[in-house]
Amino acid sequence: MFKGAKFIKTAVQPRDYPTLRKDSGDLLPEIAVAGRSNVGKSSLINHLLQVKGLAKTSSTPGKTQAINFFTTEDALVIVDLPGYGFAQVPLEVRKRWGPMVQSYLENRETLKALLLLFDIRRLPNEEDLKLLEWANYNSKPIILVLTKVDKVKRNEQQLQTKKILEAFQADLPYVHYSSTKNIGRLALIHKVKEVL
Ligand SMILES: Nc1nc2c(ncn2[C@@H]2O[C@H](COP(=O)(O)OP(=O)(O)OP(=O)(O)O)[C@@H](O)[C@H]2O)c(=O)[nH]1
Ligand SMILES: [Mg+2]
Repeated sequence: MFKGAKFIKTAVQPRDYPTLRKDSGDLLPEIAVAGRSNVGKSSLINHLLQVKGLAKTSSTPGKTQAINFFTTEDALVIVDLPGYGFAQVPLEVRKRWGPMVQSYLENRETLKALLLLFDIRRLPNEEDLKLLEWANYNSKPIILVLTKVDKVKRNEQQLQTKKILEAFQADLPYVHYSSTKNIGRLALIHKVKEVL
């Protein structure tokens, strides 16, 4: 799954979103990657799709500032959403994020599931909870992807996972992921297949 990925386009508003179809004419199902800035969204896309540099990554938060669409050979659309919540990102950019992601979730009927990326070392804040709320409101299934698990010891992973799930107050399906240490790719593919 996820082979032969290529970049399609960058968009800000719904009218600029690409309309992508199978040969049969059916619209392609879409999976979007959302979460706080710097959580590892673009890195995960590159790792999942196995193409280095496909989605632009950076150690400075706020690299992805619009909605990027990618397709794969197996007729799936993958979307890299801009991240939220970093003080270092200019206010003008941060103010655009909410409406951009909210209208994406409201308007994108082909969106089948949202990968909510969350740094395993943190605890959810108001913005994280708001994202979950928007997804629920628009009836979009969520897969929680706990990122950067290479940064914590195994026992701490379990402890943090429990705390994070409690804080989200939702029984979300989740996977542990590390793009740098190659952890979680197959588990995530399995979960994505389940929702599709
Ligand atoms: N240790 C570790 N670092 C990671 C991992 N994934 C990403 N990073 C690092 O985290 C930083 C941010 O990664 P990005 O993929 O650009 O994050 P993003 O969520 O796309 O960020 P924005 O585009 O700003 O929203 C980079 O320095 C990555 O190298 C991981 O699994 N483990
Ligand atoms: Mg990014």
